Amino acid sequence: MAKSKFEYVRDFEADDSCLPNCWIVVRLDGRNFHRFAEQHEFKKPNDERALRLMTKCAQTVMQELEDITIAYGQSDEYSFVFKKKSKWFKRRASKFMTHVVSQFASSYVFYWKDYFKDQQLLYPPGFDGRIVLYPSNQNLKDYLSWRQADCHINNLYNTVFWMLVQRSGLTPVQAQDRLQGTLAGDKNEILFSEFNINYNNEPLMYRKGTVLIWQKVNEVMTKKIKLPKESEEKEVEVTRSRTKVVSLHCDIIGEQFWEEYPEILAEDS
Ligand code: DGT
Ligand code: MG
Ligand code: MG
Ligand code: MG
Ligand code: MG
Repeated sequence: MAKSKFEYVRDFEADDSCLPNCWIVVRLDGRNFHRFAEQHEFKKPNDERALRLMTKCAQTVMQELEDITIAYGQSDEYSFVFKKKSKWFKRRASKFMTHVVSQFASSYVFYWKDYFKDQQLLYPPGFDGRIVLYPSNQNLKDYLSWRQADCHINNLYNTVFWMLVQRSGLTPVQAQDRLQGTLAGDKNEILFSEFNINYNNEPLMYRKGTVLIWQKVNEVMTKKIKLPKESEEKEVEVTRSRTKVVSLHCDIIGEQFWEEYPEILAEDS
């Protein structure tokens, strides 16, 4: 077909393909979720519905898009790691980022009512996205460790902060002053001595965030089959092996996780 005289405008499109052989990480984060959480009456410091909805959306992203090997989420953010060797959309950064963020955002609205049964969605939420390339496995592990450490630091702080406000009746400013300059050990001590809470017994999902990986699972299903010599259909159990996205709430900072699931960082990834 003859090209129109307008075709030249294509040449203005910048090449944004990601460097080969690098892990491609897309991280999204809820826009102004401080306000969004207030308006939708999220429980403080952790709203289980909100965290589970985030994870449902991330599972949808992993299933719908290609080449995501692991995802990690906490608070209003999720990180998706694409395989080093991915050729999806010629590794164009804008394609990766926009597909992840739009699939996630539409899922958030679509699945909202399944998680927030008595809370209406009051306005359309937005998410920002960024893309970062990591050339080595160690860099990638350190990136994920950084996000999980962030989860830990914020969750410990928020847990004590809201105890001081909700249980001890401190104002937010007083609680903030009380925690000024405290170390992790001091916060654990306040929780234990003043509220009888052992931080290590708080739910893992809050302390560790959520890891999504692919796992082989055996599914038992009943199938109706018609045997040649019999006139009626018969129900039989069949076992099928499938790869599914599963969620874990475990430590990913230590080596143990990576030794247990070597396929995540496998060389052909
Ligand atoms: P941004 O990301 O710069 O547009 O602004 P924010 O407000 O989203 O700030 P960010 O992402 O640094 O912090 C996440 C906010 O989301 C933080 O204010 C607390 C809120 N949030 C996230 N998860 C929960 C939750 O489970 N419960 C409550 N109450 N708030 C949450
Ligand atoms: Mg922010
Ligand atoms: Mg945010
Ligand atoms: Mg955030
Ligand atoms: Mg198109």
